[in-house]
Amino acid sequence: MSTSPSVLSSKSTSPIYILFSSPKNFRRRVAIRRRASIMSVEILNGATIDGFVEDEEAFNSWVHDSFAALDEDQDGVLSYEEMLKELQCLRVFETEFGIDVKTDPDEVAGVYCFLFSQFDRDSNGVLDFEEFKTATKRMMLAVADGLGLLPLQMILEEGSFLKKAVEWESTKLVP
Ligand SMILES: [Ca+2]
Ligand SMILES: [Ca+2]
Repeated sequence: MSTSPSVLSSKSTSPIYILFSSPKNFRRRVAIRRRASIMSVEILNGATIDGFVEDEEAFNSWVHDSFAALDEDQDGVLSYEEMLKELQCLRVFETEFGIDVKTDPDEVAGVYCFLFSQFDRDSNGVLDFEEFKTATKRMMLAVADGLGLLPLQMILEEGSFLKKAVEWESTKLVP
């Protein structure tokens, strides 16, 4: 196998890695994210995500759309406030079906701040497209790493990156 799960392993203390290091938790998070939106059940594994990330054209176009959707004031960069919604969607601290673990709001805010500062590589307080793309790629590869090669059945949200990865793969399977 020539997969490269070591992309993040040298930085296994990174909170981004911890966020996604457990496939079980990740499944749960995907399932509860934005409960009102359209869900579907799909089968995927880490290779699906790796493949999508490595397909530059498909991946870039998807990241571009995500960036544009988050950039509410359309100034070409993502502020902490704009990015916060996306970070909150990760539901770092949430447990089963909205029953929250008891967390200190300051602690939660601190983690979001820390994540944002990790993404903001030049520390200018906003994320430009390249910073956002790098962060997204890192997160996706961490998810792929967590999933491994065993196919898993997952409930996916329409428009989520995992759903996108599955759609991408299905276009590749058509002769
Ligand atoms: Ca903006
Ligand atoms: Ca920046």
